[in-house]
Amino acid sequence: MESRFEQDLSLRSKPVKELTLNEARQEAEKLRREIEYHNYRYYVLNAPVISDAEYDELFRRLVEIEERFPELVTPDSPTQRVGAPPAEEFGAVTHRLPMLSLDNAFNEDELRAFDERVKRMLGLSPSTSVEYVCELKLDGLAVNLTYENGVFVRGATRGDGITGEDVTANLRTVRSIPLRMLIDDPPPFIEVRGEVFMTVRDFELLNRQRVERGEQPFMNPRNAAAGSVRQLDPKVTAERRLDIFCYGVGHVEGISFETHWQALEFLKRAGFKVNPDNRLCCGIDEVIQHCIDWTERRHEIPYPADGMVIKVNQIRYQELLGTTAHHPRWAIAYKFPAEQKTTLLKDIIVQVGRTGALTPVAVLEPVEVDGVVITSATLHNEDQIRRLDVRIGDTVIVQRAGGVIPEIVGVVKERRTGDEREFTMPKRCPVCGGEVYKPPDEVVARCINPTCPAKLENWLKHWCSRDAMNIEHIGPKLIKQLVDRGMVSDPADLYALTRWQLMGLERMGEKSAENVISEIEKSKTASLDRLIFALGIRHVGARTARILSEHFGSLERLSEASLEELMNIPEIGPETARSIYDYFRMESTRELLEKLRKYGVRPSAVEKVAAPVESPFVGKTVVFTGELDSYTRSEAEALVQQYGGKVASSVSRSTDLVVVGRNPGSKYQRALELGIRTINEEEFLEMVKQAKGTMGE
Ligand code: JCF
Repeated sequence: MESRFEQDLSLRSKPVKELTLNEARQEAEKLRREIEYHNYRYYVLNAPVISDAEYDELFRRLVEIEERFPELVTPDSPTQRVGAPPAEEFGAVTHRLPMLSLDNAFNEDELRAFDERVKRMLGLSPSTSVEYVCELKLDGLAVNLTYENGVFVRGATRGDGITGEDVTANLRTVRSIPLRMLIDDPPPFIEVRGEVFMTVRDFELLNRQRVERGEQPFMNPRNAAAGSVRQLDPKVTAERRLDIFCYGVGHVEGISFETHWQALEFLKRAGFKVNPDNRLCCGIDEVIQHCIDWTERRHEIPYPADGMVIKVNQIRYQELLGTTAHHPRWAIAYKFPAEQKTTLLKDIIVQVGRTGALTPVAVLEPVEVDGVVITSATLHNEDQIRRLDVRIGDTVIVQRAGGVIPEIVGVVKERRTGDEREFTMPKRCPVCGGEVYKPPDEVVARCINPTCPAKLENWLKHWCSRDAMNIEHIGPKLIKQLVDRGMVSDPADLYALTRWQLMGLERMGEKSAENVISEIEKSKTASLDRLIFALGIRHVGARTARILSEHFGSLERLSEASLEELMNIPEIGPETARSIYDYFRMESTRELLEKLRKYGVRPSAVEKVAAPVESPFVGKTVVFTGELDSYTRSEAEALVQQYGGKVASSVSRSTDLVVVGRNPGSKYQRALELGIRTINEEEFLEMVKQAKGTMGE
């Protein structure tokens, strides 16, 4: 291999200023190939064949030539990895082939079920052994690298799977991404898929550095990698030690593969970094054993990996299996079981929420679980504490529920010394000292002081939140100041704030104050459903608020509704109806509404736009299950309604369409049973686009 890069010293020894343009062109081209090859030896294979000094010498010579002949600089020159100017924002890139996410399996049974499904759909006998490729599943940022005639022309984040962000300049700085494929006959077009990541070691180094500089450390290696790739200034990305493993191809022209393994071999040959621990397994038993082995060794993996990706090897089989809503049917991600750790429970504190609910929270000796340092965990309520029999001073077992929210799952009673203290729920609110009341049939205790500052702070946060009045620039710190200084005692008071008052607060200049005021002003005409949701009536979420606003059309009419009328609205249960009815009978509610009116809050009625008959949602009843990447649930529901459809919360025979997002629930199953049409997020977005088109938007 090295022979390809034998050095022609006669050319090299010539001073750059004596080179003709033609000589310079030839030498620059040669140097680029050499440098990229040594890059590959160093960053992809971890097996350099020249010293750093020799490498630097080559690089310097290329820089010198390019400086003398700037017209010779090419975008795939190694000198161009750094130095691109900061971007204003990232452009959008539509992937030629969508980047799907993977379905999950959490245990051996689910892996076997996957194997059985594969064989059933392929018409293979249950005793056949299907070939699978196993790849450690990286927890980083998925990217799509496009090469045209072997040259790296575009790098994009996964985004919503259809469209991502153009991060080409940033990805160029990742040394293990080839700027040019190392083969002589590159395909005219290929999308290479991979996961950009940061090793655990580099992550720790970076965080130490950030803390020293007084910067916020990253939560985990995944966030560090994602944050680094999504930097507007490529110089910052270049300073982060990012790496990549490539795991597949997207749209390809000019070559084809018979197996996934062949595709991986091709990528390796072309100079891409492919995980050396990938393994070809014959039959599901071998796959399962491989998963078990790696689950035991997971702590030895130097990069963040949260499971194993299992793929059907034969491309022909992959094509026959096709894809579902969001996932290929030919692949599955086995997730390592949630990591559990033990730590000391130092104290139990009580937080007060918007509704006055008192939530006990465990204060923990910091402990790292799945790569994240945990310092507290919710205990939900007093019942939960009794169930776990957890006491202050206990050694407890913690895990991250669904990989995110830390929770306590048990107590190591053997470690008790007798000094542990039992926790009792305070009889008075820990924030305002107000009375606490727990209805006999409920598990949650609440502070019933209507002017409790903790309640007020959380109510204001809710009021300003995205699905409610959507008031930007009012964060928790500002809210705390407003409450502490007595400047607001309910959300209506926000509308009486002046620029001058705000400018008296910490970290609030004239411009910020103006922004806040104009945001507040804007929210005066927020739609009625937002206002109803913002009120924070118990059991009234964004969807119920929408139903109420459409049914009543104004706050006045809603506030006068009889209990019977509320109960008669389909989709509103008796408990919710009662809660709404009671809410509008309270003196404090009347006062609040009066104040809002006085300050000019005039919600715009939710227009029931007469959707044209062409909108694909007209007359359709739509149900959502699972999470969408592009919209929150309430936003998606609002879109359906805006374009003439109805949203229901459960699947029945009268459902026309089920939109299936990530991690769908039983509604998906039910839709399949009833033979109701299911669509994925892409198809949903397509329908929305069509609907928008018909409305001339
Ligand atoms: O390592 C990963 N996070 C990873 C993600 C690996 C793969 O082979 C993947 C993937 C997502 C989708 N393959 C597909 C098809």
